[in-house]
Amino acid sequence: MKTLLILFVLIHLDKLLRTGRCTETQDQILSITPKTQEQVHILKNISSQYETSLWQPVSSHYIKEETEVHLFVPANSSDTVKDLLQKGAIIHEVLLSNANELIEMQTRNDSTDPRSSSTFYERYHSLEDIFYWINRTQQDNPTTVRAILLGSSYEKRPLYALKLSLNNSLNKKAMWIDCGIHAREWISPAFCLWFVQYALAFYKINQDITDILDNMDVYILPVMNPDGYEYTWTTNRMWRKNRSVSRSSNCIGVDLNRNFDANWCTEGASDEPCSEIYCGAYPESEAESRAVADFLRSHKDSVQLYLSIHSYSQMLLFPYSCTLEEAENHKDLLEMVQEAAQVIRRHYRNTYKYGSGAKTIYLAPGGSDDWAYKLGIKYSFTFELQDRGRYGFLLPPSHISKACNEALIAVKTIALKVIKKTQTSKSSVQTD
Ligand code: 0X9
Ligand code: ZN
Repeated sequence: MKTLLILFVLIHLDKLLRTGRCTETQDQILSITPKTQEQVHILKNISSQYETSLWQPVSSHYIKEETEVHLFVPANSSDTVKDLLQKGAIIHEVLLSNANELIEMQTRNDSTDPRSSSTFYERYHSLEDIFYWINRTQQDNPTTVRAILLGSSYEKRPLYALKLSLNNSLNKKAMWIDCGIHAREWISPAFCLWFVQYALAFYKINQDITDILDNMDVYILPVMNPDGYEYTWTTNRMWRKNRSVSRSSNCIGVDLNRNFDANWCTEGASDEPCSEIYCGAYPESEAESRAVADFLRSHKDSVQLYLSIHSYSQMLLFPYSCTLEEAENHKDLLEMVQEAAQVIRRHYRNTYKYGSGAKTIYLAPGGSDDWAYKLGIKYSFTFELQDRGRYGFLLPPSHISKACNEALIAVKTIALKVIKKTQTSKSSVQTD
């Protein structure tokens, strides 16, 4: 017993001597607002040279004066980064001091918990669990749900979309929802699962979802970037891109939301493989974006509404992001997101910004929403779900239900509007 006690003290003494602290530093998220050009320069340098991960903005290219930066700093870079900030007289605030704990909380396997099935949709799930869930969902709903294999990822994982078809009326239109383009945005796949369970459970119970499903089939792709998602579970929680190997560099991954054919790789994307916004070798060079684009091309006559789910920052965006020009139905799209944001505010007292992508956040070409719009899907949106930086990509599981419910109400608002508008335009065509 005595020996054990001495051993325990020695281990902790060693830790204390190594770190100079009683409690070990954890990975942290810092909030920093550079005030001068010089500070912008220092911050760009820190975020690109040191082992950190930019949360906001997505690339150091966008860092500018008086604009808040969220930076993930792993414990082993903490002292260096803080020294550099101090030398540049840059003030920082610690947004999260315990990132490791939060990550651990999100990946804990709770399946032994007796409440586990009732809280299934309020937890994050590994890719393996999601594949299992896809299979189960189609088996349990053989007449209404079908899994469609769209293709496979770079690492040869299947890309499964679910087709929800609750009503057999002829010439039904459809909507598309994809989740998980960006690997670290875990609330996004959680939303796709949430939406499916809600649709199946509340058809014929809730009027809005019934109206939507009576008029539209839903194609829903829960994880568009399975390789990246798996990597965030096993190796690096902050990974964003896919996992494809570049011919010209040792850096891995393409930003799938810069790889579509919409002003591809112009300002707001990078042709540098090490960048978080690398556009890839050519449009649709990636297996994942290619599979989605092929599917939508072959269903473009029926798909009227395209939705892509991301996080974080609470925004409802529409085309264009690849140019500052306005989309031809800009007014319609603006009206729709405005109403959706109002509904969220009324029901959940939460604020969502809205507008065209380029004017609301930044120029970001090669995105799936702009590409779908250019293909002819005139109602095309990207949602950035919760939160606004308190937890960022590490949104705790206890926030999943609110984040998903407010996104769901926004989807309902927009889908019902699309149905109304397309029905009116159909009947006005007929009466003309
Ligand atoms: O930059 C992105 O791809 C999205 N933001 S995120 O923080 N989730 O990475 C915004 C996408 C807006 N739409 C397009 N860029 N087309
Ligand atoms: Zn994203």
